[in-house]
Amino acid sequence: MHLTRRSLMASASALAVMPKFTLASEDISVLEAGPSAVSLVSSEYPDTQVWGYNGGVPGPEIRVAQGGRIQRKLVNALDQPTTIHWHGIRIDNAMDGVPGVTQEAVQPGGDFSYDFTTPDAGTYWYHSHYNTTEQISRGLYGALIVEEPNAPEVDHDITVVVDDWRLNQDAQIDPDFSQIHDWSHAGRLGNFLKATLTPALTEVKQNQRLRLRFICVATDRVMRLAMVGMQGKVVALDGMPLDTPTPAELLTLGPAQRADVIVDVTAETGGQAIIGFVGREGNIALASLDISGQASLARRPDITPLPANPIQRLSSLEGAKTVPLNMEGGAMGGLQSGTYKGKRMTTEELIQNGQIWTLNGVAGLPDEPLAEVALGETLRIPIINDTAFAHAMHMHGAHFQEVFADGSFGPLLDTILIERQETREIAFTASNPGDWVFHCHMLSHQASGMITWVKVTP
Ligand SMILES: [Cu+2]
Repeated sequence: MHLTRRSLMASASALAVMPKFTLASEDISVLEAGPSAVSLVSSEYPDTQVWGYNGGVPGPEIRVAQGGRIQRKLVNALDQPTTIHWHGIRIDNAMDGVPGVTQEAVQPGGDFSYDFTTPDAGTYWYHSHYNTTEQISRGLYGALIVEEPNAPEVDHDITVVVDDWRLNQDAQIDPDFSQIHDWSHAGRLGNFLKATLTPALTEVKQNQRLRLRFICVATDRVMRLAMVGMQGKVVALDGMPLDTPTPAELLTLGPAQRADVIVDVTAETGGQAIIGFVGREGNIALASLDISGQASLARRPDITPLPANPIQRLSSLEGAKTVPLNMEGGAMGGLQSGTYKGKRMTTEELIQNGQIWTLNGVAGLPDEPLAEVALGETLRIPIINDTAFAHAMHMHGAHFQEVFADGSFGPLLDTILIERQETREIAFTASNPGDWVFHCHMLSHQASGMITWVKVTP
C-alpha cells in the first residue's frame, strides 16, 4: 500500500477524534508517544508526519547527573502498543522495556511508569522496543545523557543524533515496513540522512573544544562519519570511557552504537567545521558549523581519558561458560531450515512467517535462553556470522568486552558490529539478574528472526 496525501489527511482527522491526553511537552515527567508533524527535510517540503515523544523527533534530551534517578511516565497516544527501552543503561530488569519479557506492552491510551537510576556516566539513548522497525523509523527515540561529576572542560557539549529516513517525494515516511527484500538484505535503508544537533549550534570559533556525542539511531544503516575542520579523539564508545582515547578520523557506528568525541576546531574564520557521512556513492555533509572567529591562541591541553565508570570488567576467563552463537540466513545465505515458535520449518515456511534469519537454528525469541548464568559467572559468546551481511548485536542489561585472539580484552560495549563471515567473541561477567534479550539492532533483522535471550539467575 502506498501512502497518499489523501490517506494521510484521513488518518490525521481520525486522530482528532481520539481521546485527548495531557499535553506532555510541559511536563518533563511524561513521555507521550504520539503522532506529530515536523519539518524534517527543509521549508521547501511539507512537514513530515512522524511519531515522536512529546511531539519532537528526536524526543526530549534527558540529562541526569551520574547516579541520578530518572522517572518518566510513558503515555501511549499511538494507535498501537509501545514500550521504552533505555539503551545501554544497567537497569533493573523490570524497567528494561521489552514487551513480553520484562513487561506487558503499553496499549493505546495506557501508560507505564519507568523509574531507575543511572550508575554509569556517558551517552545513552531511549527508544521504542515494540514493533521497532516501524516505531523507530517513524521517530520514537531520544538521547539520554548521564553527566560525569568531573566532566572534561569543553566549550560546547553537543549531542549528534544521526538518522536514516526513507521518504517519498512529499517528504513522508515510506509506510511499507515489511519488505522481504529489505529484511533478507541489509535492512531498511533510507534515502535521507539527517543529523540533529542539540543544542542546535550553527557556528563555533576556531580553537574551541567540542564534545560531540554521536548516536546512530538508524534502524539498519551503518554510519561512517568523518569530521572535517576538527581534530581530536574518541573518548568513549557506547557510553563507556576508553582507557586510551583513539584518533577521531573516521567513525563507524552500527545501529544503536554511540561514540563520544572531543575535538578542537581547526578550521579558520570564514570556513566551516563539517560532520560528514562517508558513502560509496559520495560524501554528504550532515552538519556544517560556520567559523565565526577565533576563541584563543593558547594551545589546548591534551585530551585525556574520561573518568572510569563503576562497572566490572573482565580480568580473566577462568571458569567461564562458553556458548557459541551461530548466525545464519538472509539472502545468499543458504539456510535450509530453522525452528520458529517451537516448530521445525523449511526456509519457505519460515519466510511465510516473516522469518529470514536464525540464531543457533532458531528464528524469533526462543522459549529457552541462549545461556543461563549465575551472578558472578562469566559468559563467553563466540559469534559466528555465517551470513552475507553485517549484524549489530546488542546485549541488554550489561556491557561486554570483545575477546581478541591474543587473549586481550576490548573496550566495554553494548552493541558490536560483526561484518559478514566474521567470527568475534564477546564475554562479560554477569552482575545484573533477569531475562535479557540479545538481538541484532538492525531492526529489520530482529523483526525477521535475530533475537534471543540470556538468563542471569540471582
Ligand atoms: Cu542483523
